[in-house]
Amino acid sequence: MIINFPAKKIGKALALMTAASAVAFSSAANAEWKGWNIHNTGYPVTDALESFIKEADKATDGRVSGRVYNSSVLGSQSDAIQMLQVGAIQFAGFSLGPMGDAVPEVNVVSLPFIFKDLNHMHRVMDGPVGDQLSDAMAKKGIMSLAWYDGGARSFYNTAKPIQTPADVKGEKFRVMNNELYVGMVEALGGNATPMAYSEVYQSLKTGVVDGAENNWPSYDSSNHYEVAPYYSLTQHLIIPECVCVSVKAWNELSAKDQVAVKKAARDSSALQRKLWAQRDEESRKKVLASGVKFNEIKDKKAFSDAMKPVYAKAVKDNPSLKPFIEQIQNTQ
Ligand code: BDP
Repeated sequence: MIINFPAKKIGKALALMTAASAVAFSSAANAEWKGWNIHNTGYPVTDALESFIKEADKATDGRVSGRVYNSSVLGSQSDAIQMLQVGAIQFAGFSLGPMGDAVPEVNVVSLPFIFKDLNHMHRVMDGPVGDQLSDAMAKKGIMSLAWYDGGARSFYNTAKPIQTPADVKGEKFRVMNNELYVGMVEALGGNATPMAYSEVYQSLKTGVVDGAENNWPSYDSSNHYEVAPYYSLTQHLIIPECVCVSVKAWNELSAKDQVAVKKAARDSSALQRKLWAQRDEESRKKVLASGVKFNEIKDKKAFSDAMKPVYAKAVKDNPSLKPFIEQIQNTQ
């Protein structure tokens, strides 16, 4: 069969093909994957990301090779999300907390007390909910290949222990970049300032904020414990993290290499969860030994009850959260 294309169309198709092969060529010549990471050397996420890219390199005979850039040298997490979306970086490991703007469904994991504990979070994220969130992220240009641990986040501050929601009143807390967390602190009567992680130490030190919230390993590795020595075990957020790849980079891989890269990510997740459990314990012991004033919360229900308006607003703003909340609550 002979198909007659008008000369103009052929010209356009040829231009597109040339452009496509130029892209293919440049990506082949430029196969060095850049990986964004907020944490420093020796942190569980860092070790796991390094293992991921090393294993991916081995399993693809070097077709996927690259390097992890630690300690936010490539920018803040908000920058990282955008860079992944446009393909300026190829992979990253980060908390799903600040992803709510880019992928509203993901906000479900930012609802306080949504997960009962770390194991519950694993069951949810390694099951259908995790797959659905991953699909939603992929539609926005970010492919989650596996889930990492981010522990449970609790409040810490410079001046006093927090026993009840009333103790939060009037205190100013740094939160990650997501309006939902501002609502969370406000529901407890406090004020919240979204801020990049790298700025928190100085802000605690100079009194720009009175406190922040994080898990034991980050409280330790960021040295926040030195300047905000009251740690109150609210455990209000359990936020999964991901090893994510830019959909642009992903689509350039052969099906075989995609399988290999995914396996490398899954293996790195098993490693990260193991390292996390060890580091969680080590960091807790280290900061307590250094004189941190630890405060167990007697009535956690007072905190979770105070979160009802946060849930109501989140669902009102974004009704697609409702089925996710139900699925998570129904996951045993
Ligand atoms: C840490 C997370 C990291 C966040 C950081 C934060 O691992 O991804 O960016 O908290 O509070 O626990 O910004």
